[in-house]
Amino acid sequence: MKCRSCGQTAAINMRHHKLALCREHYLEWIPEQTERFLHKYEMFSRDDRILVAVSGGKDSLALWDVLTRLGYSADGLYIGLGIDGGIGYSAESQRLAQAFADAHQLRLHVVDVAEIEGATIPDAAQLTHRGRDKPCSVCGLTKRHVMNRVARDGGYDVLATGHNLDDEAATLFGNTLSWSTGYLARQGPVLPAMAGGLARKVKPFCRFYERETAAYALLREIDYIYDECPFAVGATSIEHKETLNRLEAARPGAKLAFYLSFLEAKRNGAFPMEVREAPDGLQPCPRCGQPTSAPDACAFCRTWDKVRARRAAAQQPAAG
Ligand code: Q46
Ligand code: ZN
Ligand code: ZN
Repeated sequence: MKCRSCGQTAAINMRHHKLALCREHYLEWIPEQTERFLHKYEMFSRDDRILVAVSGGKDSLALWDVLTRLGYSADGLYIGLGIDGGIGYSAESQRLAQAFADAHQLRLHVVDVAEIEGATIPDAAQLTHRGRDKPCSVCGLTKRHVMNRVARDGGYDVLATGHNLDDEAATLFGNTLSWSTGYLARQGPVLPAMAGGLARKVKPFCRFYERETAAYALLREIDYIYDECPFAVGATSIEHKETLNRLEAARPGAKLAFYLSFLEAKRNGAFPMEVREAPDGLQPCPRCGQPTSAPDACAFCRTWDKVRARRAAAQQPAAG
């Protein structure tokens, strides 16, 4: 297989695009395409300050790399979840995120959940019984809160995440199987900022297949954590990815077509934002100030109050 640009041996063949490229031209193609998506979906401009959520994995580090190479002003945010899973997952992913920031002289905000909130994510899940085996609901709630807080307090215009096409197609597949119209309304390359301080969120890599972002990270020699979070094992999103991979193998481009047809349907008015998602349906949480539809404290504040209360009770010496 030869590179379409120069005729050298290709490093990657993208059947869905009928395009093969050598290392050099692939490392140019990914940033060019990213720039095209940034404009197409009006994600942000060169004047905006961008906060990239960095997990230490290939997608987020590749995204940070591409945005800074394109000349955007992008700082990173790493959230320490305190997940070990027998592989030192959080410690290793933080080390790699920090090493990338140092090597490229970039600014990385590090927020350690246990330091600030008093418990790691797995401990918080145990204490609240909110998913004893899988702390994903506490984890997702906490990550969303921290990302918004750092974006707001740091005066960032936009929060960028490294979700790729495989992630987006799997989410779309799950939301479609259950016809979750509220989630479908909110899914897309851009989630606009909401009154009350919910940051604008964008996914510049949403049209790249996972193997394309992995190839970019490998060819660019970015050192990233290969392991997924140990709690991701057995998640339904992984089953959905496998199903979509089978479709893709039979029909190259199926995943991209699924996602792009969804975006087109949305442009044509399918899945309008539900009323409760509208900004005036939200008010600031009296505790943390983040917008919430709850009548009093937001779900984040209530959950972590419970964690701290239960932890304190568990540490009391037994009566008698
Ligand atoms: S939610 Fe669950 Fe992820 Fe948190 S606990 Fe791990 S798998 S990191 S995307
Ligand atoms: Zn080439
Ligand atoms: Zn709150």
